[in-house]
Amino acid sequence: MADAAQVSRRLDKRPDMVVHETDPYNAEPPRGALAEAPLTALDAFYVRNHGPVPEAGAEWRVRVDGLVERPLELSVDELRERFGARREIVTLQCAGNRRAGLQEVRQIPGEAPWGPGATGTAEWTGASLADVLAAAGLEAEAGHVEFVGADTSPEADPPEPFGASIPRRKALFGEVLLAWEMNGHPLRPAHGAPLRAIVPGYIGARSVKWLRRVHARATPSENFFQARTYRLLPADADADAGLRGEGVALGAVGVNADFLTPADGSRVRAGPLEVAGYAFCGDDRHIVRVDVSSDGGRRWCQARLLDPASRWAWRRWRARVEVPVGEVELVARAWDSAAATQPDDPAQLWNPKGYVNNSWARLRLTAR
Ligand SMILES: Nc1nc2c(c(=O)[nH]1)N[C@H]1C(S)=C(S)[C@@H](COP(=O)(O)O)O[C@H]1N2
Ligand SMILES: [Mo]
Repeated sequence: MADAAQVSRRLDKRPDMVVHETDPYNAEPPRGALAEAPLTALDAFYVRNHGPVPEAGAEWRVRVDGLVERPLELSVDELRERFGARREIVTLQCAGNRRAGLQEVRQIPGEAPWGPGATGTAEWTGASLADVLAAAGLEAEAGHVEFVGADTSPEADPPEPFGASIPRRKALFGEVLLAWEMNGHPLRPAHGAPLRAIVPGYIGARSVKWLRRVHARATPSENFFQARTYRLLPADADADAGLRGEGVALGAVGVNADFLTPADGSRVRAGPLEVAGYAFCGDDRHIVRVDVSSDGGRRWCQARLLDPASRWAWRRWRARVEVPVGEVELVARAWDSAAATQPDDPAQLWNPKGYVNNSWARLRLTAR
């Protein structure tokens, strides 16, 4: 395996990225890096690739077709000229974020042990998908909008470009973008240059990178990554048996949270300790509270929520807790606006692909 730090540097990422795979590159920042600012620095933003990064030449076009009255074919310049630039601050979160906690319950072969860093927040600039679909004349029978990328993943069986779909009502929601900029810079190759979808509030897998096709259809995408994976399977299902349409296609992100500082396993001074983290949930819900406990959840204290950068952004939080001398485990849980909270035990959530671990955040410390 190529030297992980070198590969990270070559891709303009911090040399201390936690690299799960170099080829294709899959990496998350050390958790403390996410605590630094409301927007995640480009060199710290996680990368989740299912195949090699495709070449993006000057002749790049995105096709809008399927159940539309006027199919379109547009370059990024044409998108900008016709539809203008809209900016949205959006948190992306991979469905595999925090999988490592599920892998402590039972192994999940072939899937990377993502920590809490498979998430990040950026300001994305692009055309509103709703405007593009209006120009194309979305037909009434179009129940779903499929995105297809240019990267062919060897994971797909048979191999096919990465794709996903979202329901019509989500697609017509103005905040879904066809984006060409991230934090004011042209998209970098690893993040989908020259064009990607950004679907606020949905799992990262629906924000298709290297976007080549926007396809209006009657039914959800048959793409491997919509019909076979990124589905929540029952615990006793056989992930490799490969039944199309089994389980639940993941969409909106459920309530989740984790600690960012101090680092897991730190030695700290006993007494009052400042801890920080993030909380996030998707779609029409928002985070209303985060609780922290230093006695395994018998007593909780409320964290301070920092102002959100947008309605689609994570909620960062801080809490001051009393840490007794010895080995201590802090736990945290977030609540959303539907009064849903996180389950305590990852064993309740274990599933064959290791998605959506939203069990309590846990931080182990040694205090003296
Ligand atoms: N074309 C394409 N789009 C893709 C992927 C991919 O492998 N290929 N990975 C998806 C997944 S699973 C996630 S979580 C996000 C990650 O976006 P990022 O790498 O910019 O952080 O991109 C999504 N879009
Ligand atoms: Mo993902």
